[in-house]
Amino acid sequence: MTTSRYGTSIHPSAPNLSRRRLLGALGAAGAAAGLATLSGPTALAATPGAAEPAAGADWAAVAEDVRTEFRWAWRNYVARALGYDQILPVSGGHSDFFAAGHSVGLSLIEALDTLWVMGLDDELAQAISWIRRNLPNFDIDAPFQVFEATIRVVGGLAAGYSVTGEPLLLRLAVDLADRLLPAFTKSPTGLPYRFANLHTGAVSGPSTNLAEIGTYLPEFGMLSTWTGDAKYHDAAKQALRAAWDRRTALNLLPYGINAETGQWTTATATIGPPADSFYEYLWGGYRLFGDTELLGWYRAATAAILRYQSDMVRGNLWFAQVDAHTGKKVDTSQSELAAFYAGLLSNSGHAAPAAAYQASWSAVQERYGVLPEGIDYTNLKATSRGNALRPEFVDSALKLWINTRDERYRQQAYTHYRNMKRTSKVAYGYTVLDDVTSNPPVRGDFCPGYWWAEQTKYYWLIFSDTDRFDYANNFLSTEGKILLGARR
Ligand code: DMJ
Repeated sequence: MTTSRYGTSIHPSAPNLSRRRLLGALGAAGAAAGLATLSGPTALAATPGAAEPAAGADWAAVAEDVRTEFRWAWRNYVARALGYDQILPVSGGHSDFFAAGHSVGLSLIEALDTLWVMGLDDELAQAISWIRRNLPNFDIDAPFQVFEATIRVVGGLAAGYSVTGEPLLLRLAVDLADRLLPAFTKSPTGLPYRFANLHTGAVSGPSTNLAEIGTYLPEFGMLSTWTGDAKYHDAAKQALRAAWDRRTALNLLPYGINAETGQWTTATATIGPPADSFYEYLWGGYRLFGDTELLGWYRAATAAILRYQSDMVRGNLWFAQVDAHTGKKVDTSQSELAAFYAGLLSNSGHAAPAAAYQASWSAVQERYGVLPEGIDYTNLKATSRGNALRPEFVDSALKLWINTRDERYRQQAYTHYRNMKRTSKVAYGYTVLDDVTSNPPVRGDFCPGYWWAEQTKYYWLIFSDTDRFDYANNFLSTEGKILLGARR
């Protein structure tokens, strides 16, 4: 398995079998829909930059700008990369995410509920039409990363179902979840393996981490709710239990663990990757299903994190990496992905540390314009200079704004949006940055699937006040999927 700097994983042994079949299907889909061909010579006309509204002046106008940008990027994806997992927005090419030669239309699936909540109903119909024509099931002879397949594809289809009621999307989400379940059922501990072959059910990757064992319950639990079959929920809950049962005497959890032996492979606890969404889903299991046992685990874990990992530096709150057995600080680096934690703290009623942690990341945004992938929080120096079009800071801004209605969070989100537009917009969409510290920033050529699911949706929700979303009663998954709160 190779892991790119964007968290993308393509298994080296994945056979390259379905390229011809896929291209045939893409051609048919494009022709059927009257779409531009994949090799069309020119980009669609870029949206005019002059229309960008001023901060705080008119949020509805900012929302409209967000929707215009999203529709423009969607049309470029359709024209250049329809059915492929990801568009390469500088060159106009495309790439696979899970396994070489086995694109499943990842960006399109990630976009489903964003298209819906933005009211882009024609584009949503186009996406569902592609799925109906080209994705009969997930019978693919290749190992898929269980964590990513769940949060992106099962979650994308489940959210698509939750916002449209289209039975095809639920059937496909169930089909994929059934093919991922061997990762759980074949494990002697209930801690899932990292990979499952969707055709053979072969599992691999016993050396895993908290995020990859504990980020399933909202998606799988909703499948159990909709199908009446508890097996999805129960597998996900058992994985959380198997980890929680192995917590240290301090109620801290190291991030690395072996799924076969159940032994920790590291001693370090972190709120960042590869642990982050484990904590998000302890809370999520309670929030969605009223599971008070999970609430107890979440509260105990959060109390330990606040006690042992909080670190105030010159008035800013950060979360150190610590030895989970002793509580001793071992590292002051902070991944941008940890910025999600302010939103989680806010949702779970920890208002003061939520506001303080968001303010810390806001200071980093003010310094760099676009957040670098990693910093040393003792001096705010960038330890990793790229930005993989990350959504975590604006995810937290949205949650804090919903919970407090404090306009500062809209301002933060607006700065995030404006700077993304200024630095990442290229010929055929939005791209990652390789170095945010250079002027102008150095660009890559890649748009991750989560861009279609996360920040674009967060911007829209925070600026639009759309009546398609219940701001008082909702749940967004770690990948930004609307699993609760669609107002159809
Ligand atoms: C997303 O895929 C999810 O938010 C995941 O939990 C971790 N972060 C990435 C985007 O940065």
